[in-house]
Amino acid sequence: DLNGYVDAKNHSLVIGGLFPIHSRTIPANESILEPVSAKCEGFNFRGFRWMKTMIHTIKEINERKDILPNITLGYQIFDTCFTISKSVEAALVFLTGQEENKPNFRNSTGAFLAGIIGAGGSSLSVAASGILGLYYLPQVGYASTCSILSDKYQFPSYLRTIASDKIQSEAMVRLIQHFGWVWIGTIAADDDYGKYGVKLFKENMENANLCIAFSEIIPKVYSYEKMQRAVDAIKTSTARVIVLYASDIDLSPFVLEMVYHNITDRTWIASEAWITSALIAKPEYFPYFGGSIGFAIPRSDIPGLKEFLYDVHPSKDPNDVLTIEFWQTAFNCTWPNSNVPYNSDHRVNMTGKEDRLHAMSDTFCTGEEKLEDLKNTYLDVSQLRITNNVKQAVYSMAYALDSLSRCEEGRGPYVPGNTCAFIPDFEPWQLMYYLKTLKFTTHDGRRIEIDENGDVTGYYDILNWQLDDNGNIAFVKVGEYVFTNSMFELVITKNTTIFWNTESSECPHSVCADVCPPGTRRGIRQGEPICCFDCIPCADGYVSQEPGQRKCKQCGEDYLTNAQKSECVLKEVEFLAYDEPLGFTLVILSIFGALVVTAVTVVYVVYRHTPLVNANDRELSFLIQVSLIITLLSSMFFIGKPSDWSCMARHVTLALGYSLCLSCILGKTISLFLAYRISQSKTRLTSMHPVYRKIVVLISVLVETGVCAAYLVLEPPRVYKNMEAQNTKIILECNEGSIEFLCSVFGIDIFLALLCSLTTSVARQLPDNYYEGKCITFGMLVFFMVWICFVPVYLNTKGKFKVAVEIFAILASSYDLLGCIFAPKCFIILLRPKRNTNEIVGERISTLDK
Ligand code: TCR
Repeated sequence: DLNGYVDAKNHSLVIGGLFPIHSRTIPANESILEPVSAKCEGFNFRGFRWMKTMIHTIKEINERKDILPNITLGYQIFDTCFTISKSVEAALVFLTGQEENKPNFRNSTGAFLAGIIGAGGSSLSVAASGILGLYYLPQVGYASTCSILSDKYQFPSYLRTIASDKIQSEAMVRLIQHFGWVWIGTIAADDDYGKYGVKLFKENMENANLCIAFSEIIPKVYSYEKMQRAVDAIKTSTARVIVLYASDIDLSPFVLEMVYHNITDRTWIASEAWITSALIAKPEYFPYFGGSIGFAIPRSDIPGLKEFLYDVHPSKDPNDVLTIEFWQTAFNCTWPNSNVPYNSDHRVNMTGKEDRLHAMSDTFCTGEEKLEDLKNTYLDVSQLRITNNVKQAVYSMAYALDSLSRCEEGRGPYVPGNTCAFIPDFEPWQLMYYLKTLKFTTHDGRRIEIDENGDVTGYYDILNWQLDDNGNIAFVKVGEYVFTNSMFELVITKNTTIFWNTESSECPHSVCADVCPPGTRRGIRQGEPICCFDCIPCADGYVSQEPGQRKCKQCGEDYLTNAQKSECVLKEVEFLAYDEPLGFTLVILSIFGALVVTAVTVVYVVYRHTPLVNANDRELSFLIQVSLIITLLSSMFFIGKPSDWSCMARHVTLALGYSLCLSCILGKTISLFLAYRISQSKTRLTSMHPVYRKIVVLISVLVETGVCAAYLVLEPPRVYKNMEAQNTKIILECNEGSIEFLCSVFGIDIFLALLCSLTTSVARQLPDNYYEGKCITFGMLVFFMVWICFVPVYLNTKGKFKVAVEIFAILASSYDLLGCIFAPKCFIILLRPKRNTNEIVGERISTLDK
């Protein structure tokens, strides 16, 4: 029992067609045991239009003189009822003829079958092609997009005028990336279209590092459990964006379910099969499905089709059951004297089983009903998309037949002998040869090029569901997916507004976990997709500056992290600066000391002829003053930002200054020591000649200079960034270079100081009018105390205070020497000039300088 149309009487060549004019078959009555061909219900206006378009196209081709001039084509069309069984049944009829059970390609009409257009859905094409492919019977699909149909090993004779879903699935992922969604649910129809479409989509999502929140199936035949699983998944998931891969017919029960459960606030990514479907795009569904965004093949206009579609009336042929049913369904009436069932529905759905078979409408159709008054999918020629594919599918067949008919014997494609095939009695595979390499231009100027897989390239419009002024759903084009420069590109038109069905009317936010803020990193949740993660704060010393970081970066040595762990901040550099109070004070003290020493020098110069100055070896005194200025001012090298240069300078000048100072003092104390020994023993000891004292100084200074030079050349001190002492600061200090050298450099000074102390402590009892021996002894004592105290204090202070302690020690010891050596003398010179006479001092001059 196949419904359909035949017009083959006067034609030798027939093209077959398979269209879903009904939506489903009526389940067989349980009491019937033998197999029967099922009846169909659910009139599908869209399928009816497609079918009419095929007839229209064949008429057009027959009228054209340039294609198949001497041949008129016929057609034989069957209703697939959108089911596999009906499609297979039809395929068998095409091959066998109804009565015969052996294929002979000469079907029941007696005309020769060139090929088949269809079927609609992928599963139907797969099933039909499985049989037709056995005989290489050409089949050109117009709506089956499943990717497996590209496989020419499985479907050798299948071609199509619609692109494979491979392209659409990629486009969907691009769209998702464009809007920044990462957490997507999928719902697929329970057929090849839905399942393979979602499979490809998932693969592309994975490659793009995006995640699938859930993946559910809409059952073909209503099942409460299966439907509920899908509904629950949608309800419980945090995914706000859901891909819906299904044909509109399969989708309608699901849509009712969404309405029933009042599931709003979801953004649906529509597959091509339902985005422009009048079954779904009803204003009452807008609160649930408004804002849907999806892909549609570009629409086109077909000249003359509108008039042809309007030319339909049941009174033309009382046997044309499909037209009668169309009329009944469209005008909600019963055609008199026909037993065409009216609008039956045997589906079980969530509202319970309904049985309205043979329910007749109360009103009879008059035949006067006006198609013009009708707003019906069948008559709506504003959205011709698949319809145009039907037309191009018929044209492909015609162009291929045309090429075949123009073959010149001897130049033909078939081996051996370059033979040709002839209409009408050619083999199906011979026509396949021409179809495989087919290229032609359509009525509206588009190129159709069928590639080696039997596919054409896909172009998509991106449509968005919005409400127009009349309260109807408008499919607003918001972008395109086009093939340019040898790659696909997603273009979202700049100044179109997209309607989003969200509370805020803004682009939805579909993520499993929000992007981790700076200062944290993504932490994997065991066993969950990568899009679901926890944000873990960065560890100490690590930061993440941008949001959504996988790892925290370690800050450099010189850096610290801020409190939020979002940035590395340069550590504070610490050193004793000139402009801070402590540094400033120390500078003042050292300059003041130097000025005092200069003042002493001035006094010495002014009173250079007085006995006291003379008696004390002017040159040595002068050298001591110079050395004190050196040591006092060398403390300046310790202040300010250390550099390699100042690090070298500070130790060396200090050591040299001290060695000069101490050796001069030693010169004096040796003289005192010798004088004391002379005064004590009666042995003839000669006192030291002044030149020897200078030689002592020279030797010590030379030795010290040599050691210092070696120090600077071999292992000089350098600036060093001390990070360990304090976590938050870098302390700029000088390292010693070589500790051995440092010890030797200052060791010489200590040695000199010890010699000074030793000699002076022996000589301190020397009767002396101005207690020089005693003063120097005291000075040396203080000197040692200062430096002995210095060591533990120095070791216990940190940072810039370490330097301050050192400067303090230098200043203290310098002031000490200054005070002990020069203060008493200046006192006498300036304030007690009476004591500065030859008689008093003279005694010593004779003992010392002879
Ligand atoms: N491919 C679907 C069926 C289908 C369809 C449509 C049905 C497509 N486009 C438009 C009705 C209206 C795309 C399939 O099953 O392959």
